[in-house]
Amino acid sequence: MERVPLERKVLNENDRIAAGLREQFAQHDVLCLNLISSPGSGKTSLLERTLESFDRGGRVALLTGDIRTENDAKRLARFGFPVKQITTGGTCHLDARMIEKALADWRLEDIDLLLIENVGNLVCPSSYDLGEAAKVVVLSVAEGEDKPLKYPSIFFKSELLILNKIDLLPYVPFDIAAAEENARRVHNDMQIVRTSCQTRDGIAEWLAWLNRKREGQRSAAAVSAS
Ligand SMILES: Nc1nc2c(ncn2[C@@H]2O[C@H](COP(=O)(O)OP(=O)(O)O)[C@@H](O)[C@H]2O)c(=O)[nH]1
Ligand SMILES: [Mg+2]
Repeated sequence: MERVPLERKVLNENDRIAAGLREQFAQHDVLCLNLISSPGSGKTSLLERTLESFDRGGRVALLTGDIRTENDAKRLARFGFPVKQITTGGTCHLDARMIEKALADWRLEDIDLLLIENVGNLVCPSSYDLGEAAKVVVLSVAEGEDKPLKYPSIFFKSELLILNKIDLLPYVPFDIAAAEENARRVHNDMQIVRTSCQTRDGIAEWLAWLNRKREGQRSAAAVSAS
């Protein structure tokens, strides 16, 4: 009983910081996306496939969260864009204060796209707004088509579902139509892209979604400036 008010206070504080971040992102025309999945679904792989498609001079930056190790930051740094690892030391999600701290010595003027890889977890990250324009949930075909029903919050709050590892479909009993139907039972107009980071199937479709988001953000900024 005693825990409820404290939890509410922490979340309220997070929302306050996230609102400040969202305002800064809007001011500097930064599109910020928050990638969430279970450990191993392919968040870092999707980011690798994404970065390899960008020109080196692209105004892209990345934050990647893990409980321990700098492994993901090292994987992503190979592409030449600014990357920072946030190691939470045990916390199972990123929060807005961690993002604010990680961004303190970066100039938002130099960034158009900020990609955040959250800590691998389908539960806790759904409660923490990071000031992002959208959450993107990644589910791999090795995880079971029932996951949207078991973890509805993150599927409800995410704008896009990436169904990854479709190259494994011949080898795993995964009903992809049922997975998509389950996601849409939780989130009626969920957008869904099927990908393989191994064969690169569907990556162009993900990049097209990303570009539409960037265009959408630019037009919204132009309207509010006029
Ligand atoms: N077969 C296959 N393996 C993948 C795919 N995407 C990622 N993987 C593998 O899955 C493992 C976990 O991927 P990673 O990107 O580290 O997942 P993360 O923990 O969500 O960041 C790695 O061994 C990847 O090579 C995919 O589309 N197909
Ligand atoms: Mg990762």
